Amino acid sequence: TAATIEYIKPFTDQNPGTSGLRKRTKVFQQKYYSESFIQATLSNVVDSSDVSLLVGGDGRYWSEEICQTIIKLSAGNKVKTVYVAKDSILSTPAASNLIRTLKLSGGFLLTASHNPGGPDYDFGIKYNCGNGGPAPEKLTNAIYQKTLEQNSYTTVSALPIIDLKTLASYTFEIQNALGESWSTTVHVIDAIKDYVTLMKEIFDFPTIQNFLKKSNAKILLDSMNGVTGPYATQILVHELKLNNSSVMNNVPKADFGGIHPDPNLTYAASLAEKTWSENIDLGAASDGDGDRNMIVAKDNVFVNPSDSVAVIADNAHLIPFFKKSGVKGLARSMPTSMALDRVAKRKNLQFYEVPTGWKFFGNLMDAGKLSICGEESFGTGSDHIREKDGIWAILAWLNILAASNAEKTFEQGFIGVKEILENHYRIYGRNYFTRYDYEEVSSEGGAELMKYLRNLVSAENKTHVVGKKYTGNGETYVVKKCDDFSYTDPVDGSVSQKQGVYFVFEDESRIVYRASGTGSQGATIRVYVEKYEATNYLTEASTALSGLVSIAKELGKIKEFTGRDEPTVIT
Ligand code: VG1
Ligand code: CO
Repeated sequence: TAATIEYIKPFTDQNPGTSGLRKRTKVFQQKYYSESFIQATLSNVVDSSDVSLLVGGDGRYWSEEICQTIIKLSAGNKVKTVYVAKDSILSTPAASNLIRTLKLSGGFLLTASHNPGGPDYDFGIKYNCGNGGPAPEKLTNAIYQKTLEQNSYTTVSALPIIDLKTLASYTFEIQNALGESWSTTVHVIDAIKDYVTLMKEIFDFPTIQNFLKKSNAKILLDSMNGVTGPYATQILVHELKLNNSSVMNNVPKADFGGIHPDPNLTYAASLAEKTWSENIDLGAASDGDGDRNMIVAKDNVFVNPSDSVAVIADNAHLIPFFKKSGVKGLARSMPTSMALDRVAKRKNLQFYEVPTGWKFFGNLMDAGKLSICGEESFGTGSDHIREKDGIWAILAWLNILAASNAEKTFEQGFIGVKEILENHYRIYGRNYFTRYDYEEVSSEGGAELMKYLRNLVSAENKTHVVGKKYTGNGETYVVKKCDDFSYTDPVDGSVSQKQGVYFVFEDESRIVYRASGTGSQGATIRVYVEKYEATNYLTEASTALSGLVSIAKELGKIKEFTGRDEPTVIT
């Protein structure tokens, strides 16, 4: 079969954001658009005759078409082996694991994560490297540069359409006009089972199963019609022997059944309501591509993700994986609350604060410096892979629940999510946290807002801000420090600047402003608000934070720049 060159015009808008290139599906459907990005990636990663890649995604609309395109371009670019997930169903964490266990060069993940899918919504392509983690900025910048100048791509258009429904292998002999020849092998693989095996190695499945049986605990996992359905069903129903009612929305759908597959109290409200009204002991949801998680429980309990990672870190000794390897260090993204910092301090563990986006954790993990980390944006994970992992987080909670009740007879009930959380607050105090999102505001307004804040905390102006008093709802806070967050990677020394403007007050409260890097339309401004209370831990978060929230609105001139009185989403 012949490899051929197709001539195209460069594209100017293919700069990957926080987590891959995400646009409206229609943008990806433009002629040559996807080919351009795929070729630019291949040009940067095919560096030998032994390159092997993984392809799959969250199953959203247009994935199977792009799987075929990637296979053809990979063959054209002399990739030796392409592993494609059956039905293209491959969660982001499972992809990270497969890249690592099969020792692949990397992989293409077809996902826009928690963004809605379908012909009128979003699609995305993300590249992960051989360590299983998202491409670092150095590579994404190089890919972007390539798309700006690239005027052709190489493909094998005559390749047959690969049947993604059937596990099988195919080898193609390819030649090009220069007389070179090579072969490319395509394997359609089961992308579920290795991940299930991994989870069974990490967690104490016998103890969890025993707990579930004896306690009669009610568990409910909402896959939001995203990719975790088959994984959740295999793990909860087939391995842990729960009945079918413990999983919902567990068949992946190309348009997520119209759901916005983002596990938070706005978009996964039905799961939360069901959990609270039906007294479910552990309710959980995961996002489109399976790397995010939300944990809720009966008695109106919502576990804030910043607290979730802190509780998991505090209880890591109950999880076999960490019992074996120990906890090497803890880390969070900058806007995530400082609850985790307190665990690190008390347990005398190395601690890191990185910019938003999972790619920054990978270097620390590869260097053996980090075991458990999280983001406020419903992302929790560990060094078992190089992505955040929704199912892992849910199993971590189940493992902690089970191990905390190992000695119980269950006649008097058991220690639940609520008790575990309140016990944590009793020991550590509570970092109240909320995030206000102003989605799809005008790009200009968003840019102006960030420019205004950057200027406010610039070297020249910051002296006027530090020491200044702000009052909201009758509470007064004094600015202790402020800046635009900059991060120097302790492993490779690379510097990432302009990662978010923060204000820290004298009582350690914080307000952070960032422009989102994952949206596909206009700009999204995120405002993060945090306040620590040593003993008063039972207040509603919205009440505890109302003063700071009104200061955050004023300080950032939110109304003036965005035209909005209220945010679109509060988490
Ligand atoms: C958001 C979150 C960030 C997360 C990223 C990818 O980025 O804030 O914490 O890592 O999404 O998550 P941004 O730039 O929009 O704030 V996912 O589940 O979309 O891979
Ligand atoms: Co995701």
